[in-house]
Amino acid sequence: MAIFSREDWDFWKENGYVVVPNAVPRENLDAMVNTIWEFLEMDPNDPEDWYKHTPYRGRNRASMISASGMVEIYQHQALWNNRQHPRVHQAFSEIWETEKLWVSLDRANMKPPSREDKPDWQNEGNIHWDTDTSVEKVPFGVQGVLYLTDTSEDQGGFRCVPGFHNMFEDWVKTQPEDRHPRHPDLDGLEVKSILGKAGDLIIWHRLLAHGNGHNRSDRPRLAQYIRMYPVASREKDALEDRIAAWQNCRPTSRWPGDPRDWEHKTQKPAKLTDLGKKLLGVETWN
Ligand SMILES: O=C(O)CCC(=O)C(=O)O
Repeated sequence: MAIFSREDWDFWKENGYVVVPNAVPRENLDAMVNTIWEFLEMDPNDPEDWYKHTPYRGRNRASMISASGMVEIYQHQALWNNRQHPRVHQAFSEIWETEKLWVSLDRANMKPPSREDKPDWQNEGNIHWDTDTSVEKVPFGVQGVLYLTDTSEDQGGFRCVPGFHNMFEDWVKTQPEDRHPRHPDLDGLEVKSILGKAGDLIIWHRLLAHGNGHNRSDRPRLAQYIRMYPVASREKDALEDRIAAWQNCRPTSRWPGDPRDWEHKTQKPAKLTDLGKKLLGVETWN
């Protein structure tokens, strides 16, 4: 049975994002949440503990977590169990109209509530694109985030400018020549915070300006990034890097990584299902 209904497609076309509810089972969510806390060496029940690490910013990559809550974990079994869950693959397959996809080897997010007395942790989020929008025609692509816990609008979750993919071309004509190709001037644009339930997978069109928000709640925001894309649209030489990353329990080369090398030191390569092997690229789609 198809995941997306006619209403979902209409919503997707109009807004540029769509929500897949219950994308993975509850035990996968719990395992991923526990893994994040273990990785961060934090007690989930002690809010004071959530701020114990100094986050990295920009090029200073001396921490396992960034100021916007990016958690430098990439290959743990709990991450892979979500990547290789069939419903997640099916959702991306319906969008791409092919099942022959690779999965991104992306990380997780833990954004603690913003606190006056914790200046390192007052991140308000930023709205950006992960692609250079100054090129003639930005190729179609999607990104995704899996909500690991129920997330309210003020909890620092996903935000975007809904429908921006439809107005991008006209909007660009109103912008100065030297506009930033990755950070839009938000004047006149409406940014919306997307609340979600645990297990919601939000998939968005890469032309939507997006980011995560300011966590003004009293609960941490927890999420995992998952994106899929057709194999043919990628360089094949990325494959070696992907397989080595999986085998060594490390990030692929473009990511910051964890200065402790915790995954490499404590984990074994994740067990992959037949689907997982194809999504990694260690087995080919026929
Ligand atoms: O944390 C989020 O929901 C958004 C993440 C983001 O901005 C990105 O993946 O580029």
